[in-house]
Amino acid sequence: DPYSTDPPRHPALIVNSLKPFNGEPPPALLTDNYITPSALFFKRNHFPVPQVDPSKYRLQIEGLLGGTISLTLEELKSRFPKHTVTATLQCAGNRRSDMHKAKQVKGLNWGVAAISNATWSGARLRDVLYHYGFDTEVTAKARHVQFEGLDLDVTGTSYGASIPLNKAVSEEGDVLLAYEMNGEDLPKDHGYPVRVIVPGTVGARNVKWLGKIIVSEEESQSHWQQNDYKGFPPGTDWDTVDYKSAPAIQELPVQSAITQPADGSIVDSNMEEVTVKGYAWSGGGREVVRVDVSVDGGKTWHVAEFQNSEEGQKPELSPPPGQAWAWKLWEITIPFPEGAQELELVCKAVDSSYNSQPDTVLPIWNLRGVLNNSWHRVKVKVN
Ligand code: MTE
Ligand code: MO
Repeated sequence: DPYSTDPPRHPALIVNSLKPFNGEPPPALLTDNYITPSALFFKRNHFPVPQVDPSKYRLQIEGLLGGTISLTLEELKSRFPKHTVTATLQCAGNRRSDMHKAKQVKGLNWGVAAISNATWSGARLRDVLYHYGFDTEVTAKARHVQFEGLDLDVTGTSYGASIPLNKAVSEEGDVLLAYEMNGEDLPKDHGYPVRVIVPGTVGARNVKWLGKIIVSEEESQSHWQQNDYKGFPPGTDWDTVDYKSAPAIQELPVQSAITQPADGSIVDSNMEEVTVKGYAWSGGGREVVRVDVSVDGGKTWHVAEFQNSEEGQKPELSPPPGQAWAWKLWEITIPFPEGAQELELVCKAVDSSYNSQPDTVLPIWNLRGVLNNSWHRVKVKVN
């Protein structure tokens, strides 16, 4: 069993698939902490977790003048300043189960918790590339930076992805070759010893167990860049889909979801009010500026309060425009209509570009069930 060496996992994780391991925390636990504890951070593996001996680990870099560069873990840690970023990762398939309910899709049946937030530390990809001779003039034709993992499918092909070169080398991009998560060595499930963190970009490009970096004219030719993790129109089905016709997902759209109360739960009518909690986040470093919450299916709306993050809510400490990589947790207590038997709780977020979420899922339905950012709706009974 190639999975016999996989690490132990937290028993609270809701398992979507055991081999390979895919799990998410229960929604109510997810928003108990601004920084998700590593053990509860959602886990999305395509293959067995590779066993990497840190003393034998080499990171290879190709596509720069002067041939292939090979770096040890110690060299990566000692040659480059350690940079720390708080960034939220979200799988493209987060909230797929709600899209599936509207109309069948193919993919792991994620709930609302294929998203988590952590602090990541490592070398900036930019510093490493410039150190080894990256230069916009000599590498004039390069447009992408490809990543290959050390995890392999049954045919021996590694997981791979790429990001635009601009994102990889920009000073504001904050792309990391991370060797720490939440102040400790990366856990095995999250890419030990080194993974890429591409803040603001879909989880799939944050390649774990990083073995190789390639500066290239081309996107990654991997299955996950070319034939998966793309969005399609609602009318496209498996007979008509042409993967070449759509771009690979990079930055994700604005998202929010309710984590408490749980769908189907019962609230006490004597309370006459309900406390609703959740998260909100947007891709591309766009800051969430507002979360609207309704208890009557969207007829009337209330503005939620953001909870204090570790950085605090002081404006001088908030991230520079375009670098809001971390989610916001929010909460609001709303009185409900007298005599109501059932409440339909709804949330929607607005980001700094005034992007907002679509009210229903069918207009954004796609066969792979990705990019579901429709208003999140939760029904509770009043007793
Ligand atoms: N990197 C490798 N090498 N192998 C993988 O299976 N899964 C990707 C990405 N990086 C994956 C990978 C996907 S689809 C997601 S959503 C994130 O890792 C999940 O990161 P996490 O498991 O740390 O939450
Ligand atoms: Mo993912």
